[in-house]
Amino acid sequence: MQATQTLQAKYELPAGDKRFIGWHMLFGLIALAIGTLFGPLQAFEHAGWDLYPIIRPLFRSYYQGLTLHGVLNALVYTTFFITGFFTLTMTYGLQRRLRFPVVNKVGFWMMVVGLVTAAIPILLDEATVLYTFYAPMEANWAFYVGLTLVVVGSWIEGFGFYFTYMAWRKQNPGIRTPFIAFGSLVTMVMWQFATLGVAVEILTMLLPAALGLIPGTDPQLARTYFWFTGHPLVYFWLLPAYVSWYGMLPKQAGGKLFSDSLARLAMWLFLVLSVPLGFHHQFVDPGVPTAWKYVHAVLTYAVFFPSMITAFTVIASLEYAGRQNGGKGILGWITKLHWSDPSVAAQLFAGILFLFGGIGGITNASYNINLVIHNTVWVPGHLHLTVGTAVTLSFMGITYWLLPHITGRKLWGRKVALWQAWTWFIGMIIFSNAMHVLGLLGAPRRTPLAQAPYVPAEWIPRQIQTGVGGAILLVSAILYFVVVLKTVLAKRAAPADVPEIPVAEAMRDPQLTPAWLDRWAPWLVATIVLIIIAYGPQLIAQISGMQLTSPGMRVW
Ligand code: HEM
Ligand SMILES: [Cu+2]
Repeated sequence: MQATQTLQAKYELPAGDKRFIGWHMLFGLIALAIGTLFGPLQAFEHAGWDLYPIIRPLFRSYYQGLTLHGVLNALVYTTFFITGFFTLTMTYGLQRRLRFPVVNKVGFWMMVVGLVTAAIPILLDEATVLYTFYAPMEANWAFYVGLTLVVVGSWIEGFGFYFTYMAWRKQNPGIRTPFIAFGSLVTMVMWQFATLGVAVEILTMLLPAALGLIPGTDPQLARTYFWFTGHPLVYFWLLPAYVSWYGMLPKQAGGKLFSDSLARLAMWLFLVLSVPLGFHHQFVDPGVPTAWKYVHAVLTYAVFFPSMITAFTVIASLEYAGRQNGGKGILGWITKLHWSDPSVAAQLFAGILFLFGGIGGITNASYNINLVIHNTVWVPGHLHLTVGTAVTLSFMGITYWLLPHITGRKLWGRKVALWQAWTWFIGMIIFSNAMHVLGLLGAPRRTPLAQAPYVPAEWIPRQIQTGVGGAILLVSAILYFVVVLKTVLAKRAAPADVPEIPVAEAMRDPQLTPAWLDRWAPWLVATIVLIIIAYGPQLIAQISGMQLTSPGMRVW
């Protein structure tokens, strides 16, 4: 193992691979820049500072903006960033080039074509169906074709990773898969199972209906297909952040990965448990029997287990780092975690807010309490702690070493980047707290609240608070893009100023990790069996009772 680790330090990503990763980042960050712009607009609207009339010539409605916000941030930015980041973690983790770079290139450019194909109808206000595109709302067919191409493109990039892994495995029998590559592979496999839901939904219902080939859709079945994908989607966003928290952040903070075995076990459990939970998004759907909602609620609690493993292992790794840096006492190590490194600070803040996101998640998953917060602004309050912070702020932190590394630059404005992390953290606390409370007071989500005639006085201070949080987040987003642009547009730096790729060593030689934690078959079988048990009976029942009778609607 010592040998692999020294090798790891020597492997240099070839220039072509750096450029390929850079293309992913370019598209991902453009999506984030445009998508995030609407977040503050929505927050301001909630506060009564309505700026939509000003942008009306370009964007027709609050809902067109909200569609762009959800699709570009949650679907496009994440998918491009993740496939790009994994190109790095796969090749650098395995210390070799992609086995068939052309496969990954085909996948990537298919995603780009898909993005453009879906973006055109959204920008023309022909696909204002939000990022969940619930039937019987009907978008222009190009929207569905575009989304399909993005998903299939990401699958092809996944196949490229599998070929790369198989080639590595042949040359390295018996060696534990290096963790950052391992975590990336598990994530892609999970994603391929998960996206079968939307693939079937689009290809058998939404697209044929949009093309006029079938008279209508079955909204209940469509929702079931959607949430088959929609829940594990959140793990597709989160697991890459976990790859960094487990496998990279400890190194940046000055320590080691506390337990390679626990890290792998958590990843496997996420693979097995991510998909069969979707009905927890459908607690109020009349077409799903209560017993199945209950089964999915219980399985959702099971995910709490790998989440706790993650919290324990990541915190233990960080504690070790803090003590290595001279931290003393029960909590003294926390102050020694390289908080002045913006990449570290961003990821630590992301992790801290994720603790609250996790607690809120348990609330959402609890059948009866869910009825209180369902479809209220509590839900976006929650998801900005998870995808909006745990994921996005971690990815921002990652770009603070990744972009300099692949472009051969020095990070521009460390202080500014540090301010960016702090302002996201503070802005998000203010924003998300307001949204959670407003939700408990009954304010609906996906509603331009300033125009609602029913707003009671008790909502108003929280609506203002939402706007204040949104303003701080806007400042943070601007700081982020200034740092990114100034960094990538700067002159090439001396090699010593260009950050290395941080890979955390495990405290114990990974060769001592039990072999069953590096073997695919049992986990793949468990995943498939659990999906069949949790979804099989309901899919059979709903498909055999399917009625394609709801005509497509344009509600905008
Ligand atoms: C500047 C920071 C941001 C602000 C101020 C913000 C604000 C908001 C607000 C107020 C809503 C609720 C709209 C409504 O229910 O009517 C919302 C929804 C949403 N946001 Fe953000 N957001 C920000 C960044 C992000 C980021 C970075 C992501 C993900 C990467 C994200 C993902 C979402 C999603 C998925 C929704 C739900 C959309 C829907 O209901 O269809 N947001 N955002
Ligand atoms: Cu869920």
